[in-house]
Amino acid sequence: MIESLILQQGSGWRAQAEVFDEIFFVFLALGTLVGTIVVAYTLWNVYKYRDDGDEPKEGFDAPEVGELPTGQGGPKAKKLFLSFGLSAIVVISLVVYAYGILLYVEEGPDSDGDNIEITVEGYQYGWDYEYPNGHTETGEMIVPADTRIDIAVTSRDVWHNFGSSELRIKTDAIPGDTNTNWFSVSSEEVQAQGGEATYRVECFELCGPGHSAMKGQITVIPQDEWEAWYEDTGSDDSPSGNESASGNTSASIGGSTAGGVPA
Ligand SMILES: [Cu+2]
Repeated sequence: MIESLILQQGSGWRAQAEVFDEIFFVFLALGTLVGTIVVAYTLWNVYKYRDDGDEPKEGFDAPEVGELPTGQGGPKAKKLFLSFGLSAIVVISLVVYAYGILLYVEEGPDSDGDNIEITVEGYQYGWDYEYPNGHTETGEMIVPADTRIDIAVTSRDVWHNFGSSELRIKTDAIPGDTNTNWFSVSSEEVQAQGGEATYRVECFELCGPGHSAMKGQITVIPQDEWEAWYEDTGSDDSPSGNESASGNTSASIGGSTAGGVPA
């Protein structure tokens, strides 16, 4: 139910980056609001009940350190319950909200089978991508806009971690194991970046002396352009790919040679 509510907010799918930015903003705004109220209320009470040199009132039963205020039979206990109650409501709402929205991140949008599955294999020190037709690319992953891209991440040697900060995706690459994740970039975003959206890929698991240079790139192009490119790749039937051919193709489309990502 929560998930469908979230999906109704936008016209299209929500990218993970958008969802995480929203969670960040909601927590920041609420935290600032609650923090301001608490600090202001505290300061006001510090001023109001300051020691003005007078003797304490007759019969005043001051609480000892470590003791909960009894409220002196008055409204103080009510205030305590009110603040506990409000805190509980805020915390529980945040948990339910964040859990619901993270379920969406976990499962991804419904793609009606139009998604593309790409296998990502990490190695010391780079990334290989294998498309459903067996075509492989090194370094640069070329994908279409407005499409759910499912990645199956693994490694052929040691532990790596495939991630793109801008896309807010990050997935462990473990030899003998496959972890899945997804991302989607809208055509508006591709347009905004001049017809080709590029995202830096990095390894987020210290994996050896070449770790910091273990970079790659995700290049998102309009759907029709991608389809034309993908059709051409169908001809190379060796799973390892035709290095020079795939290099040239991605150079013409991605503006950089496969494997060689501009620094
Ligand atoms: Cu690595």
